[in-house]
Amino acid sequence: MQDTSFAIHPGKEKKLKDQTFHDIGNLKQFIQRDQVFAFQTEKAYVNVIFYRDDIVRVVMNPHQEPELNNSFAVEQGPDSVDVKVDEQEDMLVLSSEHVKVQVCKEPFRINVLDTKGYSLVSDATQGMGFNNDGHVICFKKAYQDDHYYGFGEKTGFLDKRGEKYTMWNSDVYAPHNPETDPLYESIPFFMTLRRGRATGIFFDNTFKTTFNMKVEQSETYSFEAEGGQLDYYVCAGPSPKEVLEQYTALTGRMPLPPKWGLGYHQSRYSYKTDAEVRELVQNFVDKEIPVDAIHLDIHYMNGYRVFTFDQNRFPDPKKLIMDMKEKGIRAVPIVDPGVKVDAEYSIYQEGITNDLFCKYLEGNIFFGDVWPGKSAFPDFTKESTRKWWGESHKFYTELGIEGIWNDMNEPAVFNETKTMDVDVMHDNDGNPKTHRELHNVYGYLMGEATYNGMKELLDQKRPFLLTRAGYAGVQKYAAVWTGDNRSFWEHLEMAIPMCLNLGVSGVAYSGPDVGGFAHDTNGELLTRWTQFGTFTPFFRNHSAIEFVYQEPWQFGEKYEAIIKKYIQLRYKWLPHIYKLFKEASETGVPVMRPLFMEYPDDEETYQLSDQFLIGSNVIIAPVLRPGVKDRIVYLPKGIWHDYWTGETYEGGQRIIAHAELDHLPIYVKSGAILPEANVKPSTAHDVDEMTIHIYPSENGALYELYDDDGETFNYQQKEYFTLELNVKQSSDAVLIDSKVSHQQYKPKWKEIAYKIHGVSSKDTIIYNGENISDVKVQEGYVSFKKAW
Ligand code: MIG
Repeated sequence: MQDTSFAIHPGKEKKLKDQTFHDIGNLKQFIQRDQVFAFQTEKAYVNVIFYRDDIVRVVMNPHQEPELNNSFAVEQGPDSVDVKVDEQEDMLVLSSEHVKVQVCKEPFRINVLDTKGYSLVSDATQGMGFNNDGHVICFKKAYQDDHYYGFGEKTGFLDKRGEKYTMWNSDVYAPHNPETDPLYESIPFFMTLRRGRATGIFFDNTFKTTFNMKVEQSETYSFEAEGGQLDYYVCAGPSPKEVLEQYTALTGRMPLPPKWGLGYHQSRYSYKTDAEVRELVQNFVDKEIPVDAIHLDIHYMNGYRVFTFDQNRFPDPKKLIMDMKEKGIRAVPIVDPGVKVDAEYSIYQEGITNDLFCKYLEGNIFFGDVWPGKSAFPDFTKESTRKWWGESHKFYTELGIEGIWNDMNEPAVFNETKTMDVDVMHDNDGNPKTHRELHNVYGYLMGEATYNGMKELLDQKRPFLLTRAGYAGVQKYAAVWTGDNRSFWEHLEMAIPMCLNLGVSGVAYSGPDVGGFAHDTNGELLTRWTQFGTFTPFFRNHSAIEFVYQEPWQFGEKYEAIIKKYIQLRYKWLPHIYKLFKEASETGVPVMRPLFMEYPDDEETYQLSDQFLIGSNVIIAPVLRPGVKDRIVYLPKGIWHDYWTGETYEGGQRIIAHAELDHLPIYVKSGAILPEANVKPSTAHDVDEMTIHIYPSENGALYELYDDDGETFNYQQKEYFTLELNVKQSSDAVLIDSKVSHQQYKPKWKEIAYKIHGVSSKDTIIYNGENISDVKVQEGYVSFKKAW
């Protein structure tokens, strides 16, 4: 081609990508249209909208007035907020009760401050801009003591200062190491913590986005997208928990999962036959190891056709599922998006006949190779596809299935780019957009279709959904597991900050494959990992084909006994864990929390990647290395009790926890109240003994025990139970007030065994005004029983 004009093709020059940054320039015009403050600068259009008096949205579009109703994650429009406008010579100041937005005129810059004038989020010397390739970017000032958290599912440690991340849902089987990025989820949200003050930024853009938090030299961080609008929300805090409340007010909260979703789950790629599953179930029953669900990986299907069972391997799935249910165990089948090309397969036929698959602009269907071979992919951006896909789950619900596992929904495709062709044109309900733009919401929309379909079909029962891929707001539909980790100690260690940052990103319900997916695990690793899993919101042991089996009993009795003890411990803690899930579903504050969330003023907590909190007052400090029997634990200010021995520690220091293989270090803070159930084979068996542990504090202790049927939505019709506890401590007495405050559901337990820790027989115990004299005195605590 050297001898034609092609040699001087202008495109050649373009290959040197034009990354020139165009600043949007000075303010030219400002008008207010109802809630919208609309600015026109020399080169762009900017809208500022108060969603609440503590949430501000900024949208910049280089070409036209911003589009405002374009979010996949945010379902609600703005509240009506009282905003004062003060026009000064060099800036406009928009103030609500909680924040002030300074809009500087020349050059156009935006600074968000709190009412005291403390800067929350401020444009840097460079502000908003774009380049000729359609990228949009924003530079913000970084401060020396900024710490950054969130960004969804990322490798590395807790604090993301100094990191750079990309959002592009990716199937990564290769070992996840500190520079493996991106992974399966795209959650373009992060929280800044600066000397105890927290703010959040949600960059709501579904294109590939990049967050550059390498702030050290530039004192600037930036977020950038390959296309679309620069559309972000500032959540003004001021505490980390308030940021979570604000962010999940925008993107939605996790619905309360069924209790069985919180029990122990056992998985394997794959349990391949009816006989194998039955034997597995029988093993759990015989060994008296609690289990709530068995996951069925791809081998259950007929030639990997979704919505089918292989007739030879699983001749009577309905019977299998019924027999399992009789033992209180559910089955969770995997469902991938790829639909096998097969003219005689009804799902494929329906997809073709009703035009439900992803297509190119020219009208030809996109085909890609996945497990079933050549496959088509449902276009979940289309309402009719979501409805069809949801309804198709009738196949599963008719067999008695109540939970679904979505995998490969990045979507993963076996080709060079590992995903769908970015030129595919999604229907997007009549507003067509390329896969390049909508890639990151493919799994999210599959989740929406699946969750809503299951909810409809299950007739008032709560569905369980597990997903690998997602976008901001994925918590509305699914729990997230962290994909293909490996049986490495390093991956056990990495799972803590990964799940903590998922929690900071609105995903309260997450967990890694316990034991590790790929690579051969071993007894010690599985034991330590199970101890950690006991306290991750989602608790599933899963392993890959070709590697050793890793069910609790695979490494001999010594390990089996300890693993069993910890799975049982999960069931003992379920009433508390369930209560924390209820809270997360209402406030967005995660179940598993980084310590800074409770101690935002304590800088010692800012980088703690190897220990975490369950709720507000229980520290879990797993052992993360082979052969290690001692580890350092940081205890923030307060009095802490060793959960196992009752020994107390003054906080504000590091202690060395001794942890033999059967020991997971757990510390409970004075002021905690923790319910404990008796162990049952699964959550299908009602708890009938309730113990309440009280760790009195001079500052008092409050708890609301919550319970409901655990599987329907009746709690939304007030069918639940609450018991309020209010405990006070003086120098020689503990006063307990216990009152059933709501009782439209009746738990099966009739009485409560109270265990009061850190007191002696000399202390007077007063329960609802009555002096309790017949207390049992044990080592470290006294106990008595009462009917509720
Ligand atoms: O690796 O369905 O992450 O949990 O067992 C190929 C088989 C596809 C990836 C998932 C994994 C699952 C496996 N899948």
